[in-house]
Amino acid sequence: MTISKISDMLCVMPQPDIGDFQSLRDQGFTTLINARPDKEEAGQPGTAAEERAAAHSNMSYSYIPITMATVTEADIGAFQKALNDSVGPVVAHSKSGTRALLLYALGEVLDGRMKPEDVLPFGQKNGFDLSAAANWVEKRAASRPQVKGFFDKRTWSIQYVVSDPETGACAIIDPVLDFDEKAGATATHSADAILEYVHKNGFSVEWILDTHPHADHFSAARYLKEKTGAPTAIGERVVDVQELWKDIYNWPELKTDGSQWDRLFASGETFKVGSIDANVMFSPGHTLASVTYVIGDAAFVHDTIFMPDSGTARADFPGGDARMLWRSIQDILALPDETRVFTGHDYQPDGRAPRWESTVGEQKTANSHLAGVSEEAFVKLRTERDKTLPMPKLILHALQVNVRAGRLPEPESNGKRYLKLPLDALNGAAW
Ligand SMILES: N[C@@H](CCC(=O)N[C@@H](CS)C(=O)NCC(=O)O)C(=O)O
Ligand SMILES: [Fe+2]
Repeated sequence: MTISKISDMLCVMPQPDIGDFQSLRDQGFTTLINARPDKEEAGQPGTAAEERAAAHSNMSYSYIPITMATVTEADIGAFQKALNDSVGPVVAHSKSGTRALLLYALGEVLDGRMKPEDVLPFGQKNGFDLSAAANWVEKRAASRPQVKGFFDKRTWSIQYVVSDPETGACAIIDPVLDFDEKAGATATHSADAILEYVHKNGFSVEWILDTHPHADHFSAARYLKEKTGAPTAIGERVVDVQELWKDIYNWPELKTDGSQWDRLFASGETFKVGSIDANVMFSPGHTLASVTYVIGDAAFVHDTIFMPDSGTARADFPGGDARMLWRSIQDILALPDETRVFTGHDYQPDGRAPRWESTVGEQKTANSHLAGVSEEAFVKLRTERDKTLPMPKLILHALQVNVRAGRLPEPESNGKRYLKLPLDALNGAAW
């Protein structure tokens, strides 16, 4: 085993054999990071076997599969987290070790501990060619807007701050208001983390955007509007979603004119984030009101396409439609191949670290529900899969908040707020 020591806390190495795991533990490593996607070559142990062997040797295990061409900030963040969370030294591997070191070096650059020009010499010093890392840093510096994703573990949601480096203006997209259904408790940890990031960077919030009325979490749009004064917005077809849920909740007082938001976007409408042009594409299918925000070269597609290894969003909620989703996805895939695609959920297949950024090109060639799949085949696949999915556990809780732009129900005479849960209103019980 050739193990390269990078620091007291980190070593990198080529693919170890499963039989070497105990010896790695005996050498003092307490965490093993696997940066290699499964099925790269025959005979590779793969994440399931590595996870088992790590557990057997009493090592923590993180699966952060990357390729040089598709590495993202989420992967770098996951690597840093695994390193920070480790009680003892970490050993990280890829096929040769280069990608493991690349993840480390990029984290050092993003945190300002390594200068971009020092990446190549740092690689050489350790016997690795980090030219892919140097190129990544260069490309990122040139990209507009800057996009920061915040992953909410509780709901597998990704919330975004999209900022214009020239003006410091930003938009917040799909923020989450925390809710613990067991205690009926609400909290603003997620939204406050976004605010902290915004303040630390001196950004001014120009927009609070939702891509659709979410069915699995509360929107923090209202809370963030109160905190920042920024206008809220959503696609104009939200009024149809309001009509639908007004019936389900038997809620005559619900206003169904979208007046709960400051702006309702029509298809094709444009707006600005600082100096960056943005436009709104309708993307119905997952919900009637779903939109994609295209801001500079970044498309916020939320629940249409997920990461290529995860496929697409479900289309069986009230107002959902698999064929409509297919058409919306075709519009997204018609954007230039280099367009960055930011998804709204990541359900972490195979236990890999959360990821949320891809490109249109990657989606076209690698999305497991779309690449080489016809419209008919997609509709069949989506419809069949949806029949197997239970409803999101918070759908009935969430919609009554989200069709009012994230306003919680008004307090009753005792000052407490109450949710209303219709019985037998939806299919999808898993008995
Ligand atoms: N288990 C999750 C499921 C949430 C869910 O249904 N998510 C939607 C997006 S809002 C989806 O498209 N899921 C796709 C899938 O699970 O394959 C929950 O209860 O919240
Ligand atoms: Fe959704």
